[in-house]
Amino acid sequence: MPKREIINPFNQAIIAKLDDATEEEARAAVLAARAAFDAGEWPQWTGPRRAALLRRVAELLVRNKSDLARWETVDTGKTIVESEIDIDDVVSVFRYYAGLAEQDHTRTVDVGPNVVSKVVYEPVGVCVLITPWNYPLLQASWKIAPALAAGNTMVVKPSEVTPMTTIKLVELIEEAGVPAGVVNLVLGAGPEVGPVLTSAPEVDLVSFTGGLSTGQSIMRAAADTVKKIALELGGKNPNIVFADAPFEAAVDHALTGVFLHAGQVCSAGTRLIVHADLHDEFVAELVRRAETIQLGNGLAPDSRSGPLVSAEHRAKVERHVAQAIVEGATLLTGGRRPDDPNLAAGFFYLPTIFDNCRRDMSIVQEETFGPILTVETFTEEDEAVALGNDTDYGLAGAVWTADRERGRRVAGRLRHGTVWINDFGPYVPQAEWGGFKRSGIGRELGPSGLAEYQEAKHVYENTDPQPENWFA
Ligand code: TXE
Repeated sequence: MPKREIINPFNQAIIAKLDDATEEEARAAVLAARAAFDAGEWPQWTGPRRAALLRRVAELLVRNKSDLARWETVDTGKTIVESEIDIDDVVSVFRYYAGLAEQDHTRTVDVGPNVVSKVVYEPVGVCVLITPWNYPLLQASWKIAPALAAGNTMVVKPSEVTPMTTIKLVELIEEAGVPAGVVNLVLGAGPEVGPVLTSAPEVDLVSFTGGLSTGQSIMRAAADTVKKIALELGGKNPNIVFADAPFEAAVDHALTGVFLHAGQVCSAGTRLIVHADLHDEFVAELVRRAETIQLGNGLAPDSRSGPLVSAEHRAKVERHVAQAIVEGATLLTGGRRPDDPNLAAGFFYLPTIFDNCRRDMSIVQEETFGPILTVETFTEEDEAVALGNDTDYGLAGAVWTADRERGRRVAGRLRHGTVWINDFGPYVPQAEWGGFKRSGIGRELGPSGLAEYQEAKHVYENTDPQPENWFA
C-alpha cells in the first residue's frame, strides 16, 4: 500500500508519510486491547496509581509543548497561539481526570439490617476512540484521559487528515509507563479501518467525534453487538444578540465565535440572530472587522486565522456558499478565496457574511464548518428563542443582553448542551460538553465524561443469610 501523505494546509507541503493500518492490523489492535483488559494488570491498578500515570502524561505534555504545538499547526493550519492554548487545555484535562481517578466513587446504599449494599464503578472494557481533524489533540484527550482514569483499554483512531499529535500523545503515554496493550493506535481512512473497529465483537464502547452522517453509520455498525456509544456530531449554533447587548463585547465575540480556526469549530457561532433595532449598526461593524482579519501561515506571529484543513473541505464550503446565493441570501463580504498570491497554495477562504437569511435556507440549517456567518433578525424574545431552537442540532448557543433576568430566561429555553450568557466559546474540563438532539449522545468532560467510561455495579451482600421459604 502506498504511504499516506500528510499535508500542511497552508502550502500543501508534505509533513509526513505514514502507513495506514491494514484490516489485520486494526483487528490485532482490538485483540491486544481485549487481552490487556481481560488478562493484563491494568484493570487491577488502583485509582491513585492510574492518577499518577495521568499526571506523568500531563508533565510530559508540558515538557513537549512547543514541539506538539508546532506539529498541530502544520497539520491543521491553525495559528500557533491556538495550538498552544489547545496543549494547555489538554494538560488540564489529564490533570482533572487524575483528580477524579484518585477519588473513591463507591456509593453505599442503606437497605436495612444485615445487608451491605454498595454501588461500585468499574471500567467498561475495550473502548474505540475516533477523533476528527479540527482539534486533533484536544479531542483525543477528552476521550483518552477519562477512559484511562476509569481503567479501560483502548484503540485510538485519529483523523487520517491530522494524525500527527495523536501519534505523539500515544508515545508520551507509553513513556509515562502505561502497560503494553492498554493504548493502541490505528491509523488510516475512516471508511476502511473504521468499521473493523466499530463492529468488532471484542469492543465494548465506541466514542466518536465527527460529522453527523459518519456518526449515524457508526451507530449502525455498533448496533449488532449493542456497544455503548458516545457521539459528538457538531452543531449549527445560534448567537442571539438583543438590542441592549454590550455592543463592543458582543461584536468582538460574534467575530471570534464564527471566524476562529476558520469556523472549523463544532460550537462555532455560525447563526447570528440579532434584534432588528441593532441589526444595521451591528452587522456593519462585523463586516468592517471581518475584512481586517489577517489570514496567513499559522506559524507566522501576525496571522490571526489559517486556512481550511483540506481541498475537499474547502470544496464543501464553496458548495454551501453557492447554494446560499441560489437560495437568496445577501452576500455582504467574502464568498470567495483571497486574492493574495502568498496564500494561493493554501486552502484559504475569506471570512464571509450573509444577510437576509431565513431559517429554511440550507446555509442556516446545514453544518458548513467554515468561516461563514448567516444573519437573521428578530423583534420579540419568543421569536429569538424559536429561531435559536430551530435546528436539528443542539450543541451550543449564546445570548447577549444587559438584562440578566432575560439572559437567564432565554438560556433556560435554549435546547443546546452549552449556553453562554454574554460570552461565546469558553469551556472548562470540570463542566460537561455535548449535544442535545442530533448533536450527539452522552457527554464529555466533567464527571459525566468519566461516567461514559464506567459501568455501575451493584454489590449486595447479605450478612445473615436465612431461607426465604418462598417455595416451601
Ligand atoms: O468527518 P468524519 P469529515 C463535520 C463537519 C465536516 C463533516 C465531515 O461538518 O464538514 O463533519 O467531515 C472517521 N467508521 N465535523 O468527513 O467522517 C474519520 O477517519 C469509523 C464536525 O472529515 O466524521 C475521522 O477519524 N470511523 C466535527 C473521524 O471519523 C470513521 C469535527 C471523523 O471523520 C468512518 C469534524 C467510519 N465509517 C468534522 N468514517 C465535530 N463534531 O467537531 C470516517 N471515520
